[in-house]
Amino acid sequence: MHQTFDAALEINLLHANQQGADHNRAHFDEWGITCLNIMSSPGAGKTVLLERTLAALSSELQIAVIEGDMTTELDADRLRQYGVPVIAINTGRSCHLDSKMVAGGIHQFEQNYNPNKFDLMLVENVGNLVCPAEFEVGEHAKVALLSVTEGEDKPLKYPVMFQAADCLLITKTDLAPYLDVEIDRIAANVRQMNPHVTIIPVSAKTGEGLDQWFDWVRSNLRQRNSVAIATASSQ
Ligand SMILES: Nc1nc2c(ncn2[C@@H]2O[C@H](COP(=O)(O)OP(=O)(O)O)[C@@H](O)[C@H]2O)c(=O)[nH]1
Ligand SMILES: [Mg+2]
Repeated sequence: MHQTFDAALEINLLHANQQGADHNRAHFDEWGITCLNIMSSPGAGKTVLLERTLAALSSELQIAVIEGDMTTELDADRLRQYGVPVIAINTGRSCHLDSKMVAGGIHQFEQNYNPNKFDLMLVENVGNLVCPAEFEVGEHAKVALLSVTEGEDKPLKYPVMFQAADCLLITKTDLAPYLDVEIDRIAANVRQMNPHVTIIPVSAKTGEGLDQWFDWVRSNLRQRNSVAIATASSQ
């Protein structure tokens, strides 16, 4: 009886969250913004990846960031140095962003900037390999990071994140030679959970794989943005 109640509660919670996520996505669609939800365990390299991405793409695309952390604006401050709007959301005791929190971030963004001028919203989720995958925030695609230091078995032990991902970045490949880990085996375990996911091994330190990641981002921009880029580059 108790378990039935918990299950019903969780279904209601996820249903309400999904409605909020659909609402957020409708805003992004109206503005022609592609939203990517960046997720991983703490320390896998999300903020460094965003730093590299802003450095490489912010001259070509108008990018904004929603930065989720339980406490502090440390990551948000790192990203503000790239001259893009960064909306910080502190989740308090919650281990993930939910669609209501992101709606608050979108509201702040809308009040301070003209959203029609933006192409890409990067959401850095709270570091956690479980909950963020279950709570959509209005993204068009999910990007998961798994660093080589976390071990080959994590895709099997935390399947939800890996099943949900549209793109999986195996990060910190520069450290692989120092560990008892094989990148091919990590990739095979990810494929077991999600046969069609795009897998890109990257190192923010050496730059390996970053161009492939930037191309994946470009190819995932929604139609309106792709047209705008094509028009701008032909002028
Ligand atoms: N060697 C190496 N270290 C990295 C790489 N990417 C991130 N790091 C380090 O990993 C730590 C956590 O990175 P951070 O981006 O803050 O992770 P986040 O918690 O997922 O946002 C920092 O000390 C980074 O310098 C990488 O490609 N190679
Ligand atoms: Mg971070």
